[in-house]
Amino acid sequence: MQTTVSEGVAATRQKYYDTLAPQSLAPLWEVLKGLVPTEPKSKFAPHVWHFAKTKPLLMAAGDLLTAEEAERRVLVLENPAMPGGSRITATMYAGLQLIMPGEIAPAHRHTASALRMVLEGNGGFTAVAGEKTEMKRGDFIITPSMGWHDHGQENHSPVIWVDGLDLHMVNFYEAAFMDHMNDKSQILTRAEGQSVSEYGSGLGPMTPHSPFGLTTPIFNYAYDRSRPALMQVAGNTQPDAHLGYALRYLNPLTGDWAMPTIAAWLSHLPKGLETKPMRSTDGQTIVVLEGELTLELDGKTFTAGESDVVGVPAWVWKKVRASKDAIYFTFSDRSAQEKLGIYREERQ
Ligand code: GTQ
Repeated sequence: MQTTVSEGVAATRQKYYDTLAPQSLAPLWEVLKGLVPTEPKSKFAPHVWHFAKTKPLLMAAGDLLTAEEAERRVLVLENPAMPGGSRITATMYAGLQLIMPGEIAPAHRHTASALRMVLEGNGGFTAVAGEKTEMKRGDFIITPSMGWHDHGQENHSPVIWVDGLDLHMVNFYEAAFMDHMNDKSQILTRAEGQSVSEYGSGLGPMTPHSPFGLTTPIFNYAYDRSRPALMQVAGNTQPDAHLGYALRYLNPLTGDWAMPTIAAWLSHLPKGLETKPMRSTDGQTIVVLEGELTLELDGKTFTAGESDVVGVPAWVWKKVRASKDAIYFTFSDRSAQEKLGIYREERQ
């Protein structure tokens, strides 16, 4: 409990504290409230990045430097409450990546896991662990921890996607490694689509084998499969009062989230439907793929249309309404929080 003390007492205590510091000690009672808060109070702000504003700036970067020079030509989505933090929410990094025609973002690998939500595919590709996949709008593409990956575009139009990485979680643990490949692009050792054939049809290899450890062996959850699945569910069931229609991306080997640190799901709200208020301890990033959303976040109203990105900090009350029939992708640190046993949510 915080009590006010006289100047004399405060001075005596301060004198005592001064004897602690040289011994690398500190009094807990001065900082306890901040260390063990009664409930989450995010330092981050809800924010919408409108594609109409971000795309021209991203394209300008395309004239400024090559993907190879940049290694990854990305505009980081900086939460306005923490400029320079390279964070969209407390734990998640997000950015907008651009590949121009003929370019290659050279092969590297790192401890951090990455996801891509494709906004403008135009025939671009990413290669993961020796297998190439085409990037099409709405595709959810995964780069597992320490998986080699390069991106490229052989066609004539730019490729743009949203990156989401767990790098702040990895860096928090001071567990991050990365290396570069000698070759710019990986030598392909598997046929395109092989992962989906082996693991993505409710089938699996006879000898249990998880090529990417805790991460799903499928690295492209294509929109031309996920969208019809979601709309089929929407056409035949009632929406959840808090989630609307939503399906999550699964690791078929475990039934868990597709990635060990990052949860991802796809939602549909028919025009006019509004979800009931809900809050949760995960910081969320929403990418609108179709239609338009009006979001109420801790009482403030935001609108987000196609290709806009929304940052929703932890424990913010959220209500979502579709002003047009909407489909949107969400990712968050919920997968990691569940594994640590700390995820919580509240529904009104
Ligand atoms: O595509 O590998 O936005 O390594 C940040 C770091 C993307 C990537 C980012 C990365 C990448």
